Formats: sequence, structure tokens, C-alpha cells
Amino acid sequence: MNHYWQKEIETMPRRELEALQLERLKGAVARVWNSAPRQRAKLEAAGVRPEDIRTLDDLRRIPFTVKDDFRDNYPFGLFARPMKEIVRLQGSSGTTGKPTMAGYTRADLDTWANLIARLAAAVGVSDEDIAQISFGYGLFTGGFGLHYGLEKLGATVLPLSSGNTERQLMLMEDFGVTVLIATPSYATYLSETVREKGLRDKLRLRVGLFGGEGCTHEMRRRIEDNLGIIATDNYGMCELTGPGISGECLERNGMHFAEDHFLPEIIDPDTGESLPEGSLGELVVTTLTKEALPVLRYRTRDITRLTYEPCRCGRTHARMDKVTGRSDDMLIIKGVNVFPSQIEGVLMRMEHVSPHYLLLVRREGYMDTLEVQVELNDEALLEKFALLEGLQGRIKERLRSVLGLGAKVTLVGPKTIERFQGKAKRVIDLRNNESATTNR
Ligand code: DLL
Repeated sequence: MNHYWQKEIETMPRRELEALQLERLKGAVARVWNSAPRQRAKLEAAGVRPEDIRTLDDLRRIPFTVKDDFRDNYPFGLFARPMKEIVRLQGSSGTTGKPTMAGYTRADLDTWANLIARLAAAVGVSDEDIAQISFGYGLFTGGFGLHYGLEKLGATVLPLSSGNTERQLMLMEDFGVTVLIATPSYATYLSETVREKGLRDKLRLRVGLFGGEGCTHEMRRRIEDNLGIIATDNYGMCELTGPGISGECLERNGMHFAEDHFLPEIIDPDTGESLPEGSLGELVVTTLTKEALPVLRYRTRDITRLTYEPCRCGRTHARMDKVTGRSDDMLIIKGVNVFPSQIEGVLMRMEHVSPHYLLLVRREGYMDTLEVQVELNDEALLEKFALLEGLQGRIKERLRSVLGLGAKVTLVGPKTIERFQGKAKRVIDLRNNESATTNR
């Protein structure tokens, strides 16, 4: 079944869509040129003027925008509208240092709400639904972003924010919540609690809209089993707006990119060269309609691929694969590239293992070492020495074959690894003697 929010746009023939993108791209570059002096300076330095953008391929002439542009121009420097017209500020999810901040005009907020309504409608959410928002409300774009979009769609919004799991579950049951909105980490935690308390049959949950961080297929299956729902993935980032950039339809075969508002490319993260369709590389995005904070060719650092093949759902917009990792999250251990998601994939296929784990990277002498702490899902296992030894050996073996790297595997008792109510921090890199995590 197809559920469209803006059918004409979502199913627009590609040729028309590309014409719309070109027209909007010209507008976006002109807006930057006329009203965003710092970004204009970058265009000038690269010798690009608005009239040079004649085809979508001319996009490649435009220099990249990077995270440092946000840092260097903090707080107001990248805004293309006077503060009088900016009605909201939001920020990135990181908790240390100055956040990456975004501003929105009224029109930006309206576009954003429509984008969220679009992705929720695509997984069958409607005005019949009661949606519990367990994203943090605050600077993080997840809470307010989903909130206004779901209201626009007409769903009943229960704005619980994160934390206080008992209360979350009580209201979920009492109000017959049908849609859960959370990070996959918090959804995992909630779902484990539901399983332990045997609450699944008392709930009316039908679908989960999860995003803000990666989630392997294996983790997703666990959440689905525990809650009896269809779990869906959606992607976004504060620099570009927040959630709403791409989201799955019920085919769950890639996240449809909102190509009428965002122009995606895939580049080689080392050379910056554009890669052909279907290649795995870094996602680069240009905002086509943003007023307060137009961004040209933003290097997201997220590694994924795009396909432009038609989807069975009828939508014509490109689909983006799950994010494999971030180019800056990739761990290089003994010269081997390792994404935490690969390790999660191995662990989640193992029996007796809970969905909570921790990766510790150290340097011993000149040697990097990886320790994977794996939490057992049952107290009783702690007494079964032979079983534990076998399990430890199997995990080591699987990790070696998937990563091409030996890792120390430590089994720890149930409930000993920290739970997360927002995005998880599962990597501790101690190689520079300070704890750095994968989260920003
Ligand atoms: O996380 C926006 C968002 C909120 C998206 C809620 C979806 C749902 P930031 O805090 O700026 O914004 O973090 C952006 O999070 O560059 C990715 O690395 C990661 N990320 C976001 N969604 C996904 C996802 C929000 N579905 C950064 N899968 C991005 C994998 C994701 N990673």
C-alpha cells in the first residue's frame, strides 16, 4: 500500500524532478551569492559565479562546505537571513564544545514539517495514530523536528522526550500508542524492558520511526521481535535541517531522499571525486530551498550509496542505503579499517548475547589492540564455564573472519554495559590516552 503526503512531488518523473532541482539549485547559489558573504567568498575563490550553474553537472564546480565552516563561522556567520527572520535555532547532538547550530525561517520550519509528514506517511502513519516521541527535546533536531511534522500529519503527539523508561511504558500502554519515535539505542533499551516485563501483548505499537544513528539489520530485527512492530529507518543532520532528509517507505529497501529539497552526491572521501551511481562513498548534500542556512555541497562524512532505480512503492526519488559508518568514525586498528557496525552485525547474530556492547581500542607499545566487551543476556550463563568458553571462541572467530583482525573478547554479566537514552557511545579509543567516542 502506498501512503503519500505530497504524491505529485514524491512520484514526479525523474526528468521533471531534475528540471526542478536545476531551477532550485540556481536559486540556492544566487541566494548564497547575494546574502551569505562567507559562503560567497568560497565561491569567488573557486572562480564560480551563479550564472556558471547551467546544468546539474555544474554542481561539481562548487567548492565543498565542511564542518569547520560551521565552527569557524559560529554563531551567526553562515546565516543568509537577518536574525529578525530567523524564528528557531537547533543544534547537533554532540555534548562537548560548541554545538553545530542551524537557524530556520518560518518557511524553513514549514518545509521541515512537510518533510517529516512525508516520511511518516510513507510508513503508514496517519491522523489515526498516536505517536510517542522519545527523542530528546532541546537543541537536538529529533524531538522538535518529529513533533511538528507529526502534528502537521494530524497524528496525536505524545511528547515524552527521553528518559524515565517506566513512565514511557506506562503511557504507551495506557494511551494505546501505535508509533514509537526514538534512537535505535533507546528503542533497543525500551524493547528489552518490554520483553523482560512481558508487556508486548498489552501494547498497540505498530511501527517505529528510528533514526539519528545507525542500526544494523540484526539490531533492528531484535527490536521488532521484542515489540512486535515494523521498524523503519530515517536519516538527517542538523547542518542540513535535521531529520527529514531521507526515510524508508514500507518496502524498506533504502531511504528515499527528499530530492526536491536536497541534492545528493557520493564522493570518494580521500580524493573528493564524484563516484558513479551505486558506489559506496561519502554523502555530499546541497540544500535547494533552505532560506536561513543554505548549504552548498556539504560533506556529511557519512558513508553510504545511492540508487536511482525505481522503487516498487512508486516513489521516484533516489534511495540511500543504510549508513555504514562515518568516514571519521572508521577505526584504523593495526592498519585495518573497521566500522563499529561490522562488529555489531557479528554480535547480534550470536546467541546468548544482549544488544549492548562496548569497543575499547588501545595502544600497547607500538601495537593497536581491540577489545570487544560483550554483554550476556542471562545471569545463569555466568556459571556455565564451557558454554562461555565456546561462545567467546565463536565470537573471536567470526570477528576475525569479518574484520580480518584479531580482537580480545570479554564477556560481561547482564546489565553491566551502559544504556543510552539518546545516541549510543559504543567506542572508547584510548590510543591518545583520552577517551574519544564515535558520537559527535
Ligand atoms: O541526528 C538528525 C536526526 C534526528 C535524524 C532524528 C534522524 C532522526 P545530528 O545530531 O546533526 O542530526 O547528527 C547527524 O547522525 O551525520 C549521521 O552520522 C547520524 N545519523 C542520523 N541519522 C542516521 C541514520 C540528527 N538513520 C548525524 N543512520 C549524521 C545512521 C544517522 N546514522
